[in-house]
Amino acid sequence: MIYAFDSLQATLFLNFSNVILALNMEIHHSDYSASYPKVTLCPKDNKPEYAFIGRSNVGKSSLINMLLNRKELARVSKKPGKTQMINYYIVNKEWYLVDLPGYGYAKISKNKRKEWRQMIEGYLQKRVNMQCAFVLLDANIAPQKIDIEFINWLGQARVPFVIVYTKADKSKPQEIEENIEKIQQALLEHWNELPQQFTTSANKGEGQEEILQFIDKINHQFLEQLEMEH
Ligand SMILES: Nc1nc2c(ncn2[C@@H]2O[C@H](COP(=O)(O)OP(=O)(O)OP(=O)(O)O)[C@@H](O)[C@H]2O)c(=O)[nH]1
Ligand SMILES: [Mg+2]
Repeated sequence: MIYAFDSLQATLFLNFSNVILALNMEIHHSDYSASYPKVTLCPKDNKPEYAFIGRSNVGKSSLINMLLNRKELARVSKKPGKTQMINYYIVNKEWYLVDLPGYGYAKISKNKRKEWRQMIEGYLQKRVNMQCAFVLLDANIAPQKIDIEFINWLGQARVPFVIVYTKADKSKPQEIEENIEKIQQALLEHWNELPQQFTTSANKGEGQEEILQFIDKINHQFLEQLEMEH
């Protein structure tokens, strides 16, 4: 299926490196908040939140730990399918990181998979406070159909998102670069332009500063909007 999005139709976060803030966001507090089985039960307090989504085992929980300078806040597992609920982490008592279950995990029943899909899609479509979904793609592997389909669904559902390439430490820099180009080409078969992208390694801390700056900027916009409404 071909999706002919143009830049106006889709809510992409395009690169705005020219307006990146000079200061880094400092993480002075982070904690596990709670887990919810569906979007209607998610926190009612009005805080900006950022969702981390991607194939099972792509490195969502590891990336969250890396961003927050924590070793084991989000549960990391060699076995895929560890994260099964909508998991909230509160940061600096001001905003949330949300760890979502991975899609494409083969070893579960059809019913369970449907349940997960409804949970993820319900969350992404209905959660007003969700500012941006971070879609994680493994920087070491060729473009995957399931990822492209998921990204196309985000476009159709008008969910704002950016792309994060993970595990950049696992191959040589040139191989990573070439593979990312392949992924971009695959996406450009469906999209006229690409959203903002981050290359990361949870092991090496790569990409931490860039992602936190991005979040910080949106947090400021969220607060400004809130002030204007009151
Ligand atoms: N080399 C390397 N390995 C990583 C990196 N990030 C994650 N991993 C490994 O990849 C595996 C999966 O990591 P998780 O963070 O649990 O992945 P997840 O996407 O949260 O997985 P689910 O919750 O099961 O969907 C673990 O063995 C991690 O140690 C990275 O940046 N570099
Ligand atoms: Mg996880």
